[in-house]
Amino acid sequence: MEMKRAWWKESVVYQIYPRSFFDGNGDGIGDLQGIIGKLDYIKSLGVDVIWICPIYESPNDDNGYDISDYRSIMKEFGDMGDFKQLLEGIHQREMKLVMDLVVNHTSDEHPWFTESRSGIHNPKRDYYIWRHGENGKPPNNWQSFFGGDAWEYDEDSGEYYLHLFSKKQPDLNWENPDVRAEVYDIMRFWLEQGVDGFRMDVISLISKGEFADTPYEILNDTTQQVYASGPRIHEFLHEMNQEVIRHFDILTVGEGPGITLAEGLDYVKEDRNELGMIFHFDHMVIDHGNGGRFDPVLLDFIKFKKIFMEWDQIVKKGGWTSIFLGNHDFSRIVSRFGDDGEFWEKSAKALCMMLLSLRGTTYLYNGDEIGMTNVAYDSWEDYRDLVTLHAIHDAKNNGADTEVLKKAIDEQGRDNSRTPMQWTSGENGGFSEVEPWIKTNPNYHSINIQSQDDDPNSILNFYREMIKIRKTYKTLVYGEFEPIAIDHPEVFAYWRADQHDVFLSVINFSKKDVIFEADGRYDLSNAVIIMSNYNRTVLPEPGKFNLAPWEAMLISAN
Ligand code: TEU
Ligand code: CA
Repeated sequence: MEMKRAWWKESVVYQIYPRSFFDGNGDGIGDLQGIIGKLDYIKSLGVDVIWICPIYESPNDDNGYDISDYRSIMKEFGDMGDFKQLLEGIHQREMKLVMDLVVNHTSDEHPWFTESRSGIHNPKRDYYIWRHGENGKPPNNWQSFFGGDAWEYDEDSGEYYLHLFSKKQPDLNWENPDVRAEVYDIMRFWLEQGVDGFRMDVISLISKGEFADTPYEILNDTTQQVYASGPRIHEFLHEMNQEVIRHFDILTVGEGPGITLAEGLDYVKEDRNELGMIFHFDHMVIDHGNGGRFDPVLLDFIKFKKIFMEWDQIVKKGGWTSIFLGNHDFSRIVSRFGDDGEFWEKSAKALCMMLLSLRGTTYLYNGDEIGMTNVAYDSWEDYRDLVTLHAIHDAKNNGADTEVLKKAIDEQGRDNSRTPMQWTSGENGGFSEVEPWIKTNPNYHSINIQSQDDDPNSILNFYREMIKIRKTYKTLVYGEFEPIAIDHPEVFAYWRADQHDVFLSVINFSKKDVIFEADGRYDLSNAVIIMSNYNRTVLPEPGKFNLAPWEAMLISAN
């Protein structure tokens, strides 16, 4: 079946965490002028789309995911003039801009919430979710993603409001049509400015079901079974599509914690007119234990591969998918899925090959293109993320072992991916002239853009080359994804094929030498290696591979 083509399916998206990207005015905080100054660098990667995490006015309890004004720019980042200049600079370079749309919740400092909280008869009361408690306890046993009860008591009215994230992020009441109309207005406002799409924060959570107790002990189960994909989710998304999305040619990607494989297609099936694609989290929570991200378990590599295989099925059934390994909520991909020690460079390139040779729209997170790694700070004082700070606070209060916790935080904490971009080997990694809001990873002396830019063998240039290849061969975008030996314990290998071309991707996910044999599905007698992280150019024996540690090759069969 010929797949429906679209620019956003063929795009490579580059995600920017604005606070940590580049400080344009010397206050230690990344900003819009900083991004503007780096647009030529971004263009040099070959990416098509930039997605910027929230840049709206916010008290920054959760770094911009708590919005107090949807129509203005956070003062630390600049103003509307800077925004216009940024958008123009992006469009001039023939790239597109995707904004983060955070509408499951607002900041508690948003005027809607100030009004809503001011009294039970206020017209905005019903913009949020207020309930009576029972016997001095919250309305139900729901827990917040960031720890503790998902309900906050309001002394004045004697009611509780729901917050699935921090208590400074009250959930909006999507049952109220006025709330939905406000959201669509906000979307139109930014589309009229000329933005090219939205990444929709936790959009899977907007429709709340019955407020009954969750029977599940584990938050991940509650997310899937209780919080996500509520009764009216598809009605709301379809309405949003009819009201706004379909009137513009835009990229839409819904962040979907808790969306299961069974429900995935409903969000993205083209004839349902909801979203273009979603981010599911099956592979991102794969090493989270029952206690969540700070209770890590060993990554099951075969399961990891199967997740990509299973989610590819929704593409076949008339939808589309996204491919990503990291973002601002998870640790660095080379530290987590690769090897940030001996095989740092090889494994970073291997992950790059995987990201750019799977079917789906590729999302790259800033810094991964130079192999930025996790950080482990010496002092508790240096951590910034509220999730981490809550965990530290709780552990200290409960007398838990903070050494064990520190190890988990250094493996899985969100600060890992939020350290300043490493531009040069100069002070603060060239991010800022002054002490940054979050400490740089001291390895900026060796890992930085400046040193990789002109080095033909660098991770950075491997990314540039892989992006170029993906843009050249549409087969890598749309072609069938046919995994080989999915139960192999070390190798991820797959064909990508259509009537034009056949490619074979072979990636050794281990530090061992591994022998691997491809199935004979396609003829490899004239095959050539088009990309190799060991600079290999000749295939020794068609279909049979002696792979070195973290070796990755992309082979063209015709
Ligand atoms: O993240 C939602 C979120 O917490 C989940 O994606 C979570 O990471 C996953 O279920 C694994 O546990 C979004 C934003 O990306 C994040 O930065 C915000 O803090 C959060 O929403 C609240 O807006
Ligand atoms: Ca700044």
